[in-house]
Amino acid sequence: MNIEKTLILVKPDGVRRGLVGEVISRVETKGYAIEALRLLNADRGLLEKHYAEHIGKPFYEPLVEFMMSGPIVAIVASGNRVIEGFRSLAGVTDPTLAAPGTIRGDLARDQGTKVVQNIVHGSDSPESAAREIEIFFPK
Ligand code: IDP
Ligand code: MG
Repeated sequence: MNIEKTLILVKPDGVRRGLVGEVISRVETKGYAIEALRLLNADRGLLEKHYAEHIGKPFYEPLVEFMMSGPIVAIVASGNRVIEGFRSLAGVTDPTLAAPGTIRGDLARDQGTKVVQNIVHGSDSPESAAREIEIFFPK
C-alpha cells in the first residue's frame, strides 16, 4: 500500500460559480477520501509560498490577484496514486484543451483573462503535495 495525500484547491472561480460540491463529488465518486477541508481567503504571503515556482513569470501577478479575488476551498484528499489521479480528474491547465470528462474540460473555458481560470489546483508530485499541505494545513 502506498497511500498518498494531495492538496486540492477550488479556486475563486469555482467557489463563485457554486462548483465546490461538484469538485468534491468527483473526488469522492472516484474513490478518494477527503481528509481535511477549509474555506479561506488566501493572502499574498500564503500565495507567494504556494506558487513560489511561478514567481517572475508573466502570469504570476494576475494569478495572485485572481487567487485573492474571493474565497477558495483547500482540501486534502488521500488514496493510492491520488496525486496523479487528481491531476487526471482535473485535466490539463488550459480549459479549452482539457478533455471533456475532466473538471477543467467540463466546467471551465477561456475567459480571455491574463491568467487561466481553471477551477482547481492539484499538487503535481509527492514533494509538492507535502509542501503545499503544510502551507494550507500547518501542524
Ligand atoms: P497547473 O495548475 O495545471 O499545475 P501550473 O503551470 O502549475 O498549472 O500553473 C499554475 C496556474 O497558473 C494554472 O493553473 C493557471 O491558473 C495559471 N497559468 C499557468 N500557465 C499560464 C499561462 O501561460 N497563462 C496564464 N495563466 C497560466
Ligand atoms: Mg501546478
